[in-house]
Parts: sequence; C-alpha cells; structure tokens
Amino acid sequence: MTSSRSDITTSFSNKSTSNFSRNFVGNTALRMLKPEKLFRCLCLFAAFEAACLLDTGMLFPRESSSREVKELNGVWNFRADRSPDRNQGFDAAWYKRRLAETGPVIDMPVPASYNDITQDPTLRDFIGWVWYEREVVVPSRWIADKGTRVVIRVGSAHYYSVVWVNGVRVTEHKGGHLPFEAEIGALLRKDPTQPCRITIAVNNTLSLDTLPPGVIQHMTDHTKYPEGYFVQNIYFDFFNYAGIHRPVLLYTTPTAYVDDITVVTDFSDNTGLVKYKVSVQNAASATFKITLMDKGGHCIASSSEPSGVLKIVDVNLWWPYLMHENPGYLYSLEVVLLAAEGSASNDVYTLPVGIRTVDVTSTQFLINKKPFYFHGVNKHEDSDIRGKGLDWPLMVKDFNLLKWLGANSFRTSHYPYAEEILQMCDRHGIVVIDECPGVGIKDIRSFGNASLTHHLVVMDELVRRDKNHPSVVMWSVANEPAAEMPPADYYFKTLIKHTKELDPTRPVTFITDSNYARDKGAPYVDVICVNSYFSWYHDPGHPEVIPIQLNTQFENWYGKYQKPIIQSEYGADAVPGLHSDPPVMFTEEYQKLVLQSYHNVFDQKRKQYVIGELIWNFADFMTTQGIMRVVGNKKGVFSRQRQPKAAAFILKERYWRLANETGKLPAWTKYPCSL
Ligand code: BDP
Repeated sequence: MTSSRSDITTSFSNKSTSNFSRNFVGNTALRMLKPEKLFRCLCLFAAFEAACLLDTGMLFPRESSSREVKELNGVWNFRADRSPDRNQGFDAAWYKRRLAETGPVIDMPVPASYNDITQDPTLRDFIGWVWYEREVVVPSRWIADKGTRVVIRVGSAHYYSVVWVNGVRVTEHKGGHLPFEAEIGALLRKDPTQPCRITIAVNNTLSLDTLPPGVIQHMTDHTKYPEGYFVQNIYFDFFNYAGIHRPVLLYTTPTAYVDDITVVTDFSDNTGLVKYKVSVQNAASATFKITLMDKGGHCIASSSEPSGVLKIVDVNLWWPYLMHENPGYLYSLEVVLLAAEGSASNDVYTLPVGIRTVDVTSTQFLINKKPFYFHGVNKHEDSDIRGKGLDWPLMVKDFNLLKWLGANSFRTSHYPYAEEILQMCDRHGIVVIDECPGVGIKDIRSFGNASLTHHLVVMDELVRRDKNHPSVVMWSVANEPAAEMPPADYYFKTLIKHTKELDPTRPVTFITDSNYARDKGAPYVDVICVNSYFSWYHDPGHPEVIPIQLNTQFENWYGKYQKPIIQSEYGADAVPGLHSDPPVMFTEEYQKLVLQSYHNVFDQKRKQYVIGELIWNFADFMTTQGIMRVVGNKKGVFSRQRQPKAAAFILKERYWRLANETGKLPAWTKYPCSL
C-alpha cells in the first residue's frame, strides 16, 4: 500500500511539471519579481504542485448562482440495533423499507450525538450499529434537469457509516470527524415518483486500527457478567460520543463542475501572491473566469487559466487576532467554469482566501515573517445534551469567550473540528493547530501496517478538507502516542513525510508526553509540542516543584533538538465552586496556582525558544466514567456550561498582557469588539 501511494505521487508530480513550467513562464506577476523574491516564489510553486496530490476534491458546499444547498438538519427516525451481534439491520435489510416498518423508531436530532438525548443508559453507552432515516422532498427541477448533479454530503458521522438512498447503497466511510459524499442524481431520476429516502447506519466500534484506536473486550466469566457482555476499551480521555455529528445536506452542481481548488499564498513587500489551481470534472475542454475580489467586492486580479498566480498590489494580509488592527482579512476567489457550447450552465464557486505565510526557525514561529506567540487553548467539541453535535449558539459563544480571554489560537484536540468552526477562525483571525484523530495510539499493535495505512488516508482527507484555511498554520498527526516504542520511529517518519508531501507549506508536529531522550517521533517534527502535568499526575499536591521541573523539561527538549517548543497542554482539575486556602487539589485556588506557576517559567523561556502555551482545557468536558473523573474532566477554565472559573480571569489578564507585548493591539482593544 505504501509503495503504491508513492507511485501515485511520482506520476502526478511528473505530469504537473509541464503545467508548472507553462504557467511560470507566462506569468507577468512573477517576471516582475527580484531574484531573491523569485526564489521564494519557485519554492511556492514547488510547494503548490506537491500540495495537489489528491485527485478529487472535498470543497465545502456553498450556494452560488449555479449551486443550491438543502440542509437536512432536524429530527430523523432512529433505531439502535440491539441484536446480540448488532447485525440484524443488515440481515433484515432495514435500508430497503421505511425504518418504521421494520421495528420501533424514536426521534433523533441531526446533527447531535445520540448518547445524551434519551433517559436510556443503554443508549448512552451503546456500542454497535445505529440506524438513522428520513425522507426528503427533492425539488422537481433537480430531477427534471439531467444537467444537474445532486450530491448527498455528511459533514461527519462517528465512526463507520453506510449510506443508502431508496434502498441502494451509495457510499460508506471509515472515520469520524471528516466529511464524505456521493452523487445520487441518476439514482433519483430512476423513479422520480418515489420520495428520496435516506438511510444512514453508523457504527461507533473502535478497534486497534481505527483512529482513535480501541479494543472490544468480551467478558466471558458468567459468574460475573451476563451472557454476551462486552465493553469498549479506549485509550483517550473524552467520551466516545457517536452518531451524525455534523450537517447532512444535499447540494447541486452542473454536470461539468469545479471539483477542487488549491491556493497557496505568499507576499513580497506590499505585493501579495495567490497561486491557485482549479480542477474540474466532466468538462472535456474547460474555460474559466477567475476573479479575486477584496472585502468590498471589487475585482483586484483575474485570469482565464485553470492555474496560475494572481498578484495583489497593496495587499491586505491575513493577520491573527490581536496581532494587527485588521485581523482575519479575507479575499474571495470566484471561480467560474464556463459552460461548453450547447451545455446548460456555468459552475460558480467562491472560496475565501487569506494571504499569509508561515515559517519556523530554531527559536520562532513566524506568521507573515513576524514572530507569533501562541497564547491559546485546547478545546473539545463537547457540550450538554448534543455531545459532539455541531451547534451554532455554542460555536458563537465559544468564539466570544476566546476573544474575551484574549486567546489568539487553539489546537483541535484531538480530532478535526467542523469546517464551520475553521471558517469562523479564518474570519476572526484565530490561529489553528489542526489535529487528526490520532489519539490514544498506545498499543504496539496500533503501529502496524493496517493502522499506518489508515492514518495516511486520514491525513489525505484532512489536508484535502482544510488546506485552504489561512487559520490553519500547522498539522498535528497525533496526541500522546506511545512514541518510545520501537515501531514509532518508522510510523512517524512515514506519517510526517507523507503529510509534508501533501502540504509542504505548513509545519507538521505531533503532541508528545514522552521522555525527550527516548521519543522516536520527535526527530521528524518541525515544532516540539510537549504536554506535562507537574503537581497533578506527578507530585500531586506539590505545585512548588513546577518551576524546577518545567525548566528541566524545556532545557532537555531544546538541548536535544534546537527546535521551538509549544507547551501544548498543562493544567489542573477544578470543580467549579470548590474553594480552599491554602489551595488543595480540585479547588479553583489550586488550578489558579498551577497556572501561575507555569506562567512564571513560560515568561523566562518565551524570550528564548518557547513559542506558545495552550491551556488544557478551554472548558470542562465529558469523559468515560472512572475513578479519576468527577462527571467528566474538570480542567476547563470554563465550566461545561461556559461559565468562568477563577482560572479564566488569570488567563484573561495574562493573554491580554501578552497580546500587548507580542502583537500590535488594535484601537478597539476592549471586548466586545465588532469583528
Ligand atoms: C492529556 C491528554 C488529554 C487529557 C489530559 C488530562 O492529552 O486528552 O484529557 O491529559 O488528563 O494527557 O486531563
């Protein structure tokens, strides 16, 4: 598998070289550049060509004059398959008829995790296949017009999904957190009198080669457990919420359509460069109208080529929140695929584009060639009732809290977040470390070929989905794997190399809690990201050890690798409302003290090579039940209901101070602001 993947890579690169030369020579924007700038541009081209390894796109569905979107959010029919082998739904072909005709159904909201919706504890902890179904009225013109493609898209479903339309299997997908889709127009046209019945079966079972990994344990001692009893063991610290977590929708495109767009940006002095490449499907001879527009909708550059470089004079760069008075500036790249003569319609897709660069030196992280210090958070997609389901009020509330806190960044711990969230980050200038679901890789068998192969595919899907977000500045391929195990060397070498081939424009990391001298993946990362919980999991109740231990941690890592370091997690649990002075563990005072003790060391080291601090965690979140957790993980600086604990005020004061020191504060440095 690995060798055939690299074959694909080679042939694509060869094929694209000729395009590259043609575009390069003919491009006026480049001919005008000085030699040193030209070199950077050549690198930009090289990066861009490599970034196009994937041959099909996964553009976010957007309405345009040629595309319609029909959201299928709301109440679906639902049934968990409680048969002993969980296979009754397939054996009895539940997808062939209305779900209500094959047994009882309950209401289930989409998007949402199903776990916390009912009062039934067995559904909360259910493992196996669950079935969702609903009928949709499809606009008759979509069916009548054979020149319209109709696509069903699932934003994400956890973990394995199979989709049927009117009883016909149209797609399946392995992995939560990432979208998948299928064209169903031809199927719907077969019998236009039928309603469109969508059935989606979702299975949350995790195994050694899923991401995240897990193990099903069958308990066979019948003096202790009932017949057929089994549990799902997991190696990560968040509840394994399941179901359809993001919107399901139908959207249309013309038959000949824009399948993918890749942009890579750069700038030189006040001239911005947008290198773009458009790929299309079903268009024998494609002609284009490409327009780059500023915020006001004015055309500032255009082209008629499927790939090339657009030059922007007096560019407005994309800047992080609190680093510039006008953060998150987005241009719009309108791509029009002009209809061939005789064919029905143009296809129009508009992509937001932020122009910025990212670089890493041995001591700094540079955005637009200026040092950037990550003062941010780790999050989870998690809330009461909806679990991991996308929720607009929660999302907007969280962005308001991030801005109130003065946070300029977050890590998508421990899986890719909804595209809608990344779009908010683009618009608000919140910088993102984009993490794949490689969390809990602890068992040596999860370093095998099957796991690695799947992990490579997940990175393909992640980069394909998120490559155009200016807010995404680094990929994280895993969180706290067993990086000291011998197979970790080959595993991370391969995984990181592959990710860099997919996207040479962004640094790659994984988050480690291993010993600096024995970590086998660290040699391959661009930035060292370390998690540590001094005075919590080690020396519990002794925050006085933090200065010495944290200092040692930083010196060890930097001494060995001379790479910049992010403290990617630190923190302490605090049950909201629990107080004690002198501070003891689990009180708000203890959480405050731990944070402050870490901050003192950060302040020394950020003058040298520490480039960021991300608190664990933004908000309390649900976990598996266990003796270490009191109704979930309480390391949030906000409660699960998004109310601040004392630590939130400590962090707020610090982050606004850091913003003052490291960035350029806008005139409106008072929250709330109108961004
Ligand atoms: C870290 C993990 C994170 C946990 C956290 C904790 O990366 O997922 O929730 O510890 O224990 O090791 O609170």
